[in-house]
Amino acid sequence: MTKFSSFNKFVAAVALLSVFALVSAVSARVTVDKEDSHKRVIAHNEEEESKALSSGCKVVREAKTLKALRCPQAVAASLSLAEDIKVFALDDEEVDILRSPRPSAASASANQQIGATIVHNNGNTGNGRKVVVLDTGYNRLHPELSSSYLGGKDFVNNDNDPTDDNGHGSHVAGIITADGIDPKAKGVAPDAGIIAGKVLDENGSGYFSDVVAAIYWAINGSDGIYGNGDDFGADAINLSLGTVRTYKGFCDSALPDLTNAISYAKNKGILVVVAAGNSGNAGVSIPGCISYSTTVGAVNSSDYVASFSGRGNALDITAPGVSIYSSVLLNVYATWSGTSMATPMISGVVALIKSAHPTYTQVQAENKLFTTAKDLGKFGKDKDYGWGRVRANLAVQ
Ligand SMILES: [Ca+2]
Ligand SMILES: [Ca+2]
Ligand SMILES: [Ca+2]
Repeated sequence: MTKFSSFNKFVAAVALLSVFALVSAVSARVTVDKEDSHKRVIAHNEEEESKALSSGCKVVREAKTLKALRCPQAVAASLSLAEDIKVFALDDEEVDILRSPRPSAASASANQQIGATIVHNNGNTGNGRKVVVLDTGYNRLHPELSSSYLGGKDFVNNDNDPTDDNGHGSHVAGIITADGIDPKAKGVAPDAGIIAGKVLDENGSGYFSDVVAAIYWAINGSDGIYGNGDDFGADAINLSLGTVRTYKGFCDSALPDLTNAISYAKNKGILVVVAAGNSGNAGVSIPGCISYSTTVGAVNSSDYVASFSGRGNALDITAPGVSIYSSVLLNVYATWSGTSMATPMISGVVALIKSAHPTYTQVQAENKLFTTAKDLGKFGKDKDYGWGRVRANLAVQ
């Protein structure tokens, strides 16, 4: 489920272009060693926090409703605090391995499949709209991505440089906004801007507490206050990530901090577009199973639901997510599969809708997505396809 082995495959494929691969592999090993002796837990009040601090834990993340503490393993076990649950990038490696030969024009045909090509030809390319991508980071040196970068933050290494060290985030961002220098990689909303929050590490894994903090940052800007000049004013927050644990129904009480953050975003007019996960019939991962999320599953190029696509009551809509061609690290492109790839298609369509209808509320934009989707599978909304496969050309009308 994590991206590390794919990343190594990818690095091997570009034939060790630089020592970057070596440095990255070494730093990954060091990170793993550190994490083996420590564990992250969540405190919700001062009593829990002070007890943890006096036991040798350190605060590593503060978000509105929580503090994450990094503790030695034995201390963490003795504190009886909730675990800082891990989240993972949601591309599907098994499908990656099965893909061969590489399909040509995969993303271009995805744009045709969802009607985005028609929207582009009518002059709507998402110009001026913004999407926040919370993922492994953003490769702003990639020719497809450089023109769309509007800033970001790194919640893994705690700095203002969200450079991608995995490739997943750049693949996801490219599906939204790649300029189409390679026409096969052109994004759904190629003139939309991207704000990047790095919440997943070089292995494609991270902590839900960092995602919670990053969602509030995406809404409120760096000053933490809503409604002033440093807010990003994004239309959507893209989350192509999820937990190992899955739910066939909704999961609003599973991680209330995350539920509250997504609810807050939606109340502030921002759709939180979330991958359904790659666990197929086992259900939808967190945060896709949160009722306030706009939850996305994957279909193939024939509009058939992908075997890995998370199914359940929380699923809202589907988009192409099998063998999708997009930008990754260096100047390279790759063809990957997963609900991670379907999710940014929806974020891109949200940008197109808001470009056509700037005064739409988030509820109107979401309704437009759902009511214009192509109904597939069982009649009406269902657990395999949600409302159906997105149709950008109808959604922007
Ligand atoms: Ca672009
Ligand atoms: Ca602000
Ligand atoms: Ca249906």
